[in-house]
Amino acid sequence: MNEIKIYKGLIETWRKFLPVSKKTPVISLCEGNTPLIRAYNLERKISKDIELYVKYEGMNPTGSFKDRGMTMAISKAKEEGSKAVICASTGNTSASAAAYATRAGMKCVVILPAGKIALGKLTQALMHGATVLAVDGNFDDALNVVKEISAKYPITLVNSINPYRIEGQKTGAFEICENFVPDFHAIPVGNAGNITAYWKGYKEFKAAGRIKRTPVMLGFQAEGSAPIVRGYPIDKPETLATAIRIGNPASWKQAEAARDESKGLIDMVSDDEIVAAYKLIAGTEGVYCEPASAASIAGVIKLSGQKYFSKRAGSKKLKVVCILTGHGLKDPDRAIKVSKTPITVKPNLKELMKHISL
Ligand code: AN7
Repeated sequence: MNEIKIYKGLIETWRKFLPVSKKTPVISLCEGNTPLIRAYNLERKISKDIELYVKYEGMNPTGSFKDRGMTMAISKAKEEGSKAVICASTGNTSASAAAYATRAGMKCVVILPAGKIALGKLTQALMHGATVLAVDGNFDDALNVVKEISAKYPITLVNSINPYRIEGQKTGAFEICENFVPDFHAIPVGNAGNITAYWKGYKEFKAAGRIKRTPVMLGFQAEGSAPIVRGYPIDKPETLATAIRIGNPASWKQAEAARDESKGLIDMVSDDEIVAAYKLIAGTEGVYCEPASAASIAGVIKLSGQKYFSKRAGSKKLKVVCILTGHGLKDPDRAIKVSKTPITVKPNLKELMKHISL
């Protein structure tokens, strides 16, 4: 009889590469193993020199890449006997922390910048039973106070300065490399944990002899929240891509190291470019991501316009992977704002057909 193999999440899949032991209680929602989709329609519009792939991280259990880090952070917190976790968040980290903490039977406290969290993310933290507090300030203010609380009280910090978060998130690189090694890896940058994690993953896979080379890392910040590009912290970061509305990234140095070691770059894209890419990927490929995720696509479009890829292309097309970090359903308000409102029509064939072109 054939044994049915059930996917058990990324800790069980990548145990050898992760700081877990037999004693670690694995808290998993079967995260990881997300689709890597060739974006044929989009690549035709962007450049003849690239094969474009998207890693659809919105397909994780809570709808973002944060689940990769959170399965590790919560499992290790549980192993260490912690009863509660806390994070600051632009939304996705809080959604993920709330879900995994609940599953582990732990308390979860999330501190959010007031009024700047996409609706879907807020509903997740609430539904998973976290203590949700909004602060009159931005993400950077929230992270500072969360660090203070976790230093003084028995509560584990699960932001990406918790090293287990990076460990879990690096598995995204392993999954990509099971298909091929990209020439370029494009990724949105906010607090800079994810670019740090992917670069770590690629380097470790190479050190383990599983791949022979590593990709060039291309990070993209939003123009109004681009401290790494500008070279100084931004006091009042702004962007409609609220997930990456961050002025002083915790993993700033590591992001620069990823950029420099891979001979890549960290650039910025405007909110208009983000929205255009957000609509384009949904409208040409059927792949729905949130605005921050579309920064990776917007960045590739921007570079392509500067002939970045054509200058580097040889006889073979260059393989570019964009990380689509979060699901489009996270931010319904933005989707409605950039779309046409449906018109109301009488339920009759003639009336409806006036509005349908075939
Ligand atoms: C969809 O949830 O920082 O550079 O608190 O939600 O690793 O911070 C979210 C970040 C990109 C940036 N795309 O990743 C949080 C938070 C989405 C995100 C990023 C975030 P990092």
